[in-house]
Amino acid sequence: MASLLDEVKEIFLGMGFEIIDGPEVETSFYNFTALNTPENHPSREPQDTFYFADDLLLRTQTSAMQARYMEKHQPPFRIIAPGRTYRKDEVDATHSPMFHQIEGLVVDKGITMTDLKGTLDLLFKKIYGEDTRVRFRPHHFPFTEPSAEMDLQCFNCHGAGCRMCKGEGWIEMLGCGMVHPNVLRICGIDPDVYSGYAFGLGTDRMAMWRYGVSDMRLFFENDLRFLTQF
Ligand code: 2NL
Repeated sequence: MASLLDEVKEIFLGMGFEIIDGPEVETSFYNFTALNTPENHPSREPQDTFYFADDLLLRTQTSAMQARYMEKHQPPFRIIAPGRTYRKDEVDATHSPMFHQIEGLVVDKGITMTDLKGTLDLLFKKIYGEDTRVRFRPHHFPFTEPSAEMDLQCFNCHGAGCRMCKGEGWIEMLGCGMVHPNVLRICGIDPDVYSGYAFGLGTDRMAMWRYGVSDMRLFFENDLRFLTQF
């Protein structure tokens, strides 16, 4: 899994991105409010999020550190924020309450959805091969508008439909969109001057597909006979 992360980091460094780091214990302001998440949004409930206190929690997404970055830096910038994230999910073969994300954020004058699509297309061609195809579907996130989900054409059956992609021909990879003007505004960036795109990619499932691992629990059980294979 670490080698996949290194590969992704190298690709983004090559495109001029900076890699940022931040705390895993966050305030609800940086984890939710700065990201335009309404007060009554279900993701804020203790049912879904681990709380230490009213206002202190385990980050549910790495966007929190991007909000911190935006407060301190004016555009242009291109950053990726990799790290551990936490949600109250039941453990099974494809879910873990601790998982990994890489989020990306680009803000400048004149950034559009085509910049987002070109960048992600290139990322997945570099990782899965030049013949890799991606598609974008409309979606909704509070922090982006418009929002989309990106699918990868199944690398097993090349779109024909198989067990791996549950007959769909496509595999859901990530969420993305144009940064919501409210998010820019809250973080001190003028949305009338600047625009940006962002995406969030769960890397645990990506590593499972990449290395043909059928159960996510294997990554976290720390059996060296398993881990030293990568
Ligand atoms: C998902 C969806 C997403 C973002 C993450 C983001 C970050 C900032 C501003 C706006 Cl600072 N957006 N991140 C945007 C869209 C989707 O993640 O399903 N991730 C696994």
